[in-house]
Amino acid sequence: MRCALPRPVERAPRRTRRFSLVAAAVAAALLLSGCGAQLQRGYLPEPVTEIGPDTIAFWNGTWIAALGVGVVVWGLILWCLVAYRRREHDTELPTQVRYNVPLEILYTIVPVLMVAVLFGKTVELQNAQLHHDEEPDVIVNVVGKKWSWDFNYLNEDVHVTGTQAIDLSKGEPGLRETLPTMVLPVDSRVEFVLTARDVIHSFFVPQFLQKLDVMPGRINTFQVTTTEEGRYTGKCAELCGAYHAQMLFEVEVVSQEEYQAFIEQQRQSGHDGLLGSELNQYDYYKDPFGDEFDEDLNRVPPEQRQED
Ligand SMILES: [Cu+2]
Repeated sequence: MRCALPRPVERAPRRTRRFSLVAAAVAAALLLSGCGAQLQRGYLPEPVTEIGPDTIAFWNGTWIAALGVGVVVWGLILWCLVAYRRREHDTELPTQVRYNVPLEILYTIVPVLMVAVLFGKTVELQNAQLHHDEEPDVIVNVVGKKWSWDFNYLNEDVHVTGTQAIDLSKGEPGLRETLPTMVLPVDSRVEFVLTARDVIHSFFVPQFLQKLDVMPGRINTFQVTTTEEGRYTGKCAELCGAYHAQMLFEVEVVSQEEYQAFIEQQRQSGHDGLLGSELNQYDYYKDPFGDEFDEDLNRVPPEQRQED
């Protein structure tokens, strides 16, 4: 009985210690898994398109390669500093070496190979990002204008028109709902046909991990496949004038049924038809340097130009 007593007394703190160790491990795991997801995607926004994970893999791969090079270079620098430092009894300069051919060949060839691989991978990803399916499910003509957006749904023949987001910077609740919203169906191939009414803008939905310039007199396109339902923010990513910062929009990815309901609602609320180029704020066929273009954007020779 004598020795039976001290045991539980000893066991209790051990158990407590074990418990606190387990608790600390669980807390650390939770903490790490919390930033783990962010770290895994290289602190990029969460992807919501089919190509998104490929973009993240490329981004992370590039960083890992750069870090690998960094570790080798820093390591060599530190090693040199230590191994070839001036010793206490050194009185003369060390042997002076002018060049080392194998070393120079190595540090020429290795970076060239690395740049070649990076270039190849970049082209590969870019081609995948700009791949066009012949028949996308939805085609939206995204029109940039100072300082908002119009969305023409080309197949459904309806449109959404936006006005500049005023006072949004003051953070008033409810203002977000006034932004033009592009509704898209989930699990669908969507083509964006980008045009501008005035100056150069850029169509950017951060969670698409992709953006493209919106230019007057030029049509840029890209496609994405939506994979996640949700509401995402979009913005102009090209400094386009005084209220560029308020050139905001929203993207809402919904189920097929909700998308059809949205299109029907647009039709019924008088947003049928498309907003055409008559709203453009520039002379399409003339550029500021005096050159004139025909409808196929071929330069008109000076002798054939018509004076207005
Ligand atoms: Cu803009």
